[in-house]
Amino acid sequence: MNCPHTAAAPAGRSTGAVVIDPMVQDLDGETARLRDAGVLARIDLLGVPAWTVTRHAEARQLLLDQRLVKDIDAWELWRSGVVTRAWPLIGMIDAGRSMFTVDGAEHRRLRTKTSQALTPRRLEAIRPAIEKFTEELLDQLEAGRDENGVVDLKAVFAQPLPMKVVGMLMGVDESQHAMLSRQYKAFFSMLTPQDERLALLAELDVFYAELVRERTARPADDLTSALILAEEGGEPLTEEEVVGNLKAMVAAGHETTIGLVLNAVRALLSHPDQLRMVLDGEADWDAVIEETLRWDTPTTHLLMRFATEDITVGDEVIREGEGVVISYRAIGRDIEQHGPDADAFDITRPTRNRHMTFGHGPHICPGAALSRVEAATALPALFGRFPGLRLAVPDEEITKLPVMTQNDMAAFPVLLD
Ligand code: STR
Repeated sequence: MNCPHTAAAPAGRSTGAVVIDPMVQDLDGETARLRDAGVLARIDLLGVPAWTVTRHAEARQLLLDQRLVKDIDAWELWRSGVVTRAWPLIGMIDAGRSMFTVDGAEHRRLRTKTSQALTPRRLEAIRPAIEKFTEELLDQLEAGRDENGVVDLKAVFAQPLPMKVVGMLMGVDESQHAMLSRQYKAFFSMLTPQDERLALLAELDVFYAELVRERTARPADDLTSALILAEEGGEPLTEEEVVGNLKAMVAAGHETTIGLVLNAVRALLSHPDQLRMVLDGEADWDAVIEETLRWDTPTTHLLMRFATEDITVGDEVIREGEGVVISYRAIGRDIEQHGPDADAFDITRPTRNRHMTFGHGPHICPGAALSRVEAATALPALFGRFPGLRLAVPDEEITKLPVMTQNDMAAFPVLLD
């Protein structure tokens, strides 16, 4: 096979690599194949070779290993010009300078204010707003039913809720939320031509830079303004760094929480006995949230880290300059970590809290507590208002979007009673 997305066929592309399907036609099958391919597996990402780590213990170790870095210039295939901005996944890696792309002391400097703003204690202050958004969207669900009583839980509830929350936090005006949702949908979809994806990323950069300039002139009570102001005695972030953090927060805060909420609803509807336990108070929503995070991770593959030295993992060696993906979905299904029934959804599973879906180490998701508050608000409110909620189509008919890195459904049509 030739390699349409890169300047030349990448050297070292091995046979036997697990080809990651851009159309996501069989996510469970692919997850199992990755797990079977070994602790460290070779994968093919649209013609570009990389390693992926498929096990909890080794992923944890690699996520703490300072010889793996986020800086794209450490990637041999990038330095040599084999991978270019024509590759459709480049936007997942070359996303501008931010806490997502920098390591070490500079990473701490870029990240501190964001993680401080998102501690469980600080989040208590915004819980009432999340509850209010949830109630409004539940009203819209009721009002949005078609003549057969069907409404898309994704479009009307699971997608707008995280956008409203991250929008409020960062100070993005409500009037821009639909535009951002549309742009990110196109950004993540493999059906979007690469020139369009690059164009929309450039438009988003302009949008975020304008917002940062506005807040620089007139600070408001939001995290964007906080990011602009210097720490006492510290070095302020540059405009590029604030923009980078802002877009990382909006992209991550929006996209991943959609998956968490929808995947939890889907898991409960396809495991009615467990839904009963929760509704009867025999199990709590936190158990549902943690088991969903483990079993059906919002992020399938996290791109990418690069080896600055040879790194041995088991019997394999990641060579200096090679790329490493973290395959969170396979990691959640690790039998060593979660037992032989790791493929089963079970909210009573003793290891349900011992997943690594938010990552580990210095880059561990700074929004983890926020997404948990969102899900812990949305799920009980949804089933409280609509205890008879059910799918309007057979579960097998729910399709995944053609998104390689995120676990995202096209739509989730439901009946409310
Ligand atoms: C999308 C494009 C962009 O402008 C900035 C970022 C940085 C943060 C990334 C985001 C990306 C893609 C989705 C990510 C997010 C961090 C967490 C989220 C990878 C590349 C996850 O899926 C875990």
